[in-house]
Amino acid sequence: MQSTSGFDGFNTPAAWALETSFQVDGNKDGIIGNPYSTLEAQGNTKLLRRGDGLAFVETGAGTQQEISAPWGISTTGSDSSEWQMLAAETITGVNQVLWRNNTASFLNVWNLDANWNLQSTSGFDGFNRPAVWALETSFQVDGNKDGIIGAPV
Ligand SMILES: [Ca+2]
Ligand SMILES: [Ca+2]
Repeated sequence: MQSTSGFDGFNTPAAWALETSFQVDGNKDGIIGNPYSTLEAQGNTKLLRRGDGLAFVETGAGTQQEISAPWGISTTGSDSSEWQMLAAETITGVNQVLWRNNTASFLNVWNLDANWNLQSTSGFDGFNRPAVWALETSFQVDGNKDGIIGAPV
């Protein structure tokens, strides 16, 4: 034996990298390597999809927190599904998730508590309106997919 090196914690980039190198599921979460893919990385909060399809946020502290609702939610399906999770952000102290309804063409906002549990929702009819442009600016995403974040010029 020459040397050893240890890693604190299973849910860390170092641990995921080891899983990838050795092609083993070291932390036994069912996934080899980093289980998270980034859906959105703007602003103060990242929106992540775990390998099992569940949605998580990652804040500046680098820890992941699951987004939860009473009926359970999943990001699986992405653009082809009716509901698409676009972004997560803490806006004026409130944790919020922005959704896009791809079939009926409107945005919907979730207000969540400090642990990212759903508290209330608010919907917006139609894409071409000031409320939608304001949401785009707050979340820094192009929710109505007109190529512009915020009000059209
Ligand atoms: Ca964000
Ligand atoms: Ca837009």
